[in-house]
Amino acid sequence: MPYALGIDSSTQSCSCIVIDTDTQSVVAEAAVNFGECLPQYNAPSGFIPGGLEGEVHSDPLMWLDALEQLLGDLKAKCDLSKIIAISGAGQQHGSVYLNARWPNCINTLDTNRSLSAQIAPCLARATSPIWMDSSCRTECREIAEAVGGNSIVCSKSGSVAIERFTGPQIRRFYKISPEAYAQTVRIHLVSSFLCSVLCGIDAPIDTGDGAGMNLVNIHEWNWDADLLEATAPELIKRLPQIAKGCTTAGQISDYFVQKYGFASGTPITVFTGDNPSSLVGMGASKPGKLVISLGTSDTFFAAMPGVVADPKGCGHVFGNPAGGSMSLQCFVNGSLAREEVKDKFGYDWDQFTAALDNTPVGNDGKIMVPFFRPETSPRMDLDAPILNGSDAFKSWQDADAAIRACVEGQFINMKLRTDWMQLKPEVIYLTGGASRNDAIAQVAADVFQSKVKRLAISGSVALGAALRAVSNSLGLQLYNLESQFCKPEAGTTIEPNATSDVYNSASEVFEGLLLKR
Ligand code: XUL
Repeated sequence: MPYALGIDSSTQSCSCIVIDTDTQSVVAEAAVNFGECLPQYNAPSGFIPGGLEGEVHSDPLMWLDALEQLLGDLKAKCDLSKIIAISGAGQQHGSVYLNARWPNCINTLDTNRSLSAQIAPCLARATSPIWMDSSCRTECREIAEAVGGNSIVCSKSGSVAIERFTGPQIRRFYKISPEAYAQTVRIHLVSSFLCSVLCGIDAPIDTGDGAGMNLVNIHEWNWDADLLEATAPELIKRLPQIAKGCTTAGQISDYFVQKYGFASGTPITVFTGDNPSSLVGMGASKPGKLVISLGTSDTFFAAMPGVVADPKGCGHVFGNPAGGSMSLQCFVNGSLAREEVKDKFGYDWDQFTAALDNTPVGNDGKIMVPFFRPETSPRMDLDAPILNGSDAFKSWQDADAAIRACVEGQFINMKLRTDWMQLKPEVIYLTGGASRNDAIAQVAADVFQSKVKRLAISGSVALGAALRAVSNSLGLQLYNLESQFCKPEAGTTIEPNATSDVYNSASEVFEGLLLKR
């Protein structure tokens, strides 16, 4: 039986799926939650709490320990020698800084020692800034000024200069730690870092994840000389190659063959970002479907027939692993905001769901801007008094109404901010942790006035990685694989309630509240 492995190294956990391509079924799954399984890293939600000036970092050694726990667990569940194709995905934008020891180290790993112990001396920077980091405002401004303004950054890279993107983060590192930058011989994204470790050689960065750096020219799908120069000196020699999503990065290294029983020579397809991978895992790599992922951050994405950039500068264009491009909009206040409201009123998730069921569509006109962290959609001035949701808590006595206001506010904001993609969805595919919640899915259906479907197989990021691996390694059409594996779960389609113009007026009030911030 030919098996394929897809790995998903996300913000809070590392998980994977093994699929059987003959029977089109799931053979095994495994997951390692960073906070629960690796408490020694003191990162209960996957990042180091308490960062100053908007810094949010994670320990890359934690990602390596999680990968080893994951593979150890998987080995007990299925025969890894049957795997004939491997790929994976990482949380987007996070970066890992490596010194001159790196190339030789990953090529000569010793199975008697852990990955983390061996790779620790290769880190030129102990921790990795991740997508939640908002410390690079000055650097964004400097990069934009250096190339002639944000409209140029956007037309070149598909996004204006954004705090969480890797280029501004690299610039900040170069400015605050020039000696450590000088020691850095390679900068990887989370995705290409893990791919390199598995291959034992430097892996390329794919166009899907690479476009989230403010460094790649989306018309040429290669590093952009002006953006590199505006970011940090001699950056090109510190970056790996850029490759299209369905390219082979290498073969599994001996370390994993000996330690976990993979077959020698198993090909590894370049890793990508979690969102491009999810596009494939949701069966949406061909234009026509729209996906909303409800995770730590909520994301909204779709394959694009052409390359259209967001004129307001909060949306992004990334490479589509199947070729061409995809649009993506990220909402920082995703499950973090839902949890904030739930916890504020001491509710559990059942009570949260009941609150949505017990309150009317449109919430009798009660509206919240549910932002508890600086939001990127719409882009916010980080100094502005943005915490509308938490400020407003004082006036929210009614827990049920506050919960509906939070979820409605999230989808109203999402609809307003994604207008630029010019998509007219008939069906929305929902994924991510909160997508299983019918009450939340119903609000999405009502606000967008569209059917909402969920897929039978959850974990679209890992599934997308496994499908890309099969497509590339066996030369099969990605879209055919998607139609076989990405089937909607029968009987779970949510139909929209007729809401007349409740949400039209609510959207106007919402925009008014945003302006008052
Ligand atoms: C996308 C983004 C997040 C991360 C983590 O731009 O910042 O969705 O990929 O999931």
